[in-house]
Amino acid sequence: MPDYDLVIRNGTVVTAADASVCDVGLKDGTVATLGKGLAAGAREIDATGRLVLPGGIDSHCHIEQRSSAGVVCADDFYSATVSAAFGGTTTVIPFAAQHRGQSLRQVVQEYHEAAGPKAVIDYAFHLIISDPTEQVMGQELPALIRDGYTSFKVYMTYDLLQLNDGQMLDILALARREGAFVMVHAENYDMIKWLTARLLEHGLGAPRYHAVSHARLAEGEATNRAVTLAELLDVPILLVHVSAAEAIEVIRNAQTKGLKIYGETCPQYLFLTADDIARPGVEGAKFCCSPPPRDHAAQEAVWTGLRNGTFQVFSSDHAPYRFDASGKLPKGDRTTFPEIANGVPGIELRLPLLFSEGVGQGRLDLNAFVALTATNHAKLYGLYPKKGTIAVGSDADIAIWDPERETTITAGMLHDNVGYTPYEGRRVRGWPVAVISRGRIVVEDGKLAAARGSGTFLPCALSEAAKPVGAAVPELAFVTGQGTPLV
Ligand code: DUC
Ligand code: ZN
Ligand code: ZN
Repeated sequence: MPDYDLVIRNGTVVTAADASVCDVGLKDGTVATLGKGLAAGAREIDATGRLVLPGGIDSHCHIEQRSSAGVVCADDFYSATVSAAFGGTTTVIPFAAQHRGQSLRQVVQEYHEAAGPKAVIDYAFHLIISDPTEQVMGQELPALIRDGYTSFKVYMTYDLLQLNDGQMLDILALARREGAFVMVHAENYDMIKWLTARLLEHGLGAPRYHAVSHARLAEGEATNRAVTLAELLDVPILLVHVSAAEAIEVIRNAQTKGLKIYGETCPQYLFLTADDIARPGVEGAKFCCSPPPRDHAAQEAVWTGLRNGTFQVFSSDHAPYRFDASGKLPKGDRTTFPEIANGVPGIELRLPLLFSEGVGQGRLDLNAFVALTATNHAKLYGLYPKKGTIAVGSDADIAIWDPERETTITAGMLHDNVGYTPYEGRRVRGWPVAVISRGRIVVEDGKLAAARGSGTFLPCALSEAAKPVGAAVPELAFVTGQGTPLV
């Protein structure tokens, strides 16, 4: 009887902290031993010359979700998780998204029914709160947090999602009191709405004006407001999908002050610009997402933020819509920019793009790559050390990379259901050649080896990173249930 179910031999094993050439012995779905010259496994993989990395965690992706405008994502839990796995990701954290008038409990149940029979890798859920009713705030959210849904996203913009500052404070106070972590989409609603109306009045409805209406100052202002609201109650928050230098500066300054303010960015802010949105006709719709890709200087600011630790997590914000009337273009060629479904695909290419341009071009070292794509996601969302690292006792979620493999990206080689990629024709170097989830090989030699529904749900804890820094500010403790009003 072999000692291990699987032994990965002689690869360079990299974590967020270390790198060493050794073997990894897997047993019963976890990492059993790391060392040289391990005993035999029932299966062996020779990883000489390869990198053995923790499987990626994509903690911001939209799967089988209906947008507030009623458009359904092109990917269901099967195609999205298969696509993620082919790109080296072994855990996804999509959203269970509440629309106004809906019970959050009911929403969560529906997402489970969708994911359970289809996901091929493990998954958790964030909640999206668009309707913080008494029932939601008083009963549903506290109960859901106790059941392992410890993070939720709130929006400062979008007609049917936007919360005002008072509602934001209610949510932040609840997060502090009940032990949850808040993710914020920070853009100034009124600025965008006002600019949109002026542009349309002037007949400027082409996709390129999406980027004009979602001005970088709208992102900077809302980021500053979100940080200030969070500071008032001493509640950690994560600013998601950050694109503008103005927002990065706000986050950096808050961190320098010692606040637990975290930042996330995405491939579209490194590899696309507003020039892509300005492509002729409605072609630019393929690149419309919010906030939008900006300019070369903003891309450089995002790289700097990845290097200097302003950003902790690099996610895809995979929001897949087909380039037709079912998705991006409800009115075909006559679709104006506010009618274009918002979002770009990226669940499969997130890691290869960052590996190639980050590690390959010397902008990031391998440890930073692992931290930004796996370990920090697990640490922020309470999944560490079960997920996000290669250590004895951790789930055996591993991606074996060929760092030299050169690939020209085409939509046809991807496994999502989108039909196009914003990164068509780009060349990347480095690709995951075998992907293992809880000890099971899910992708090998370009073939899927995982069964539908073999992924499992992961309840999340509140992480250390997401706990408030100190006791509540004394005169405000009563709002978070930790004191009585001072008189
Ligand atoms: N913006 C979002 O806020 N969510 C999905 C995609 C997008 O572009
Ligand atoms: Zn968002
Ligand atoms: Zn998103």
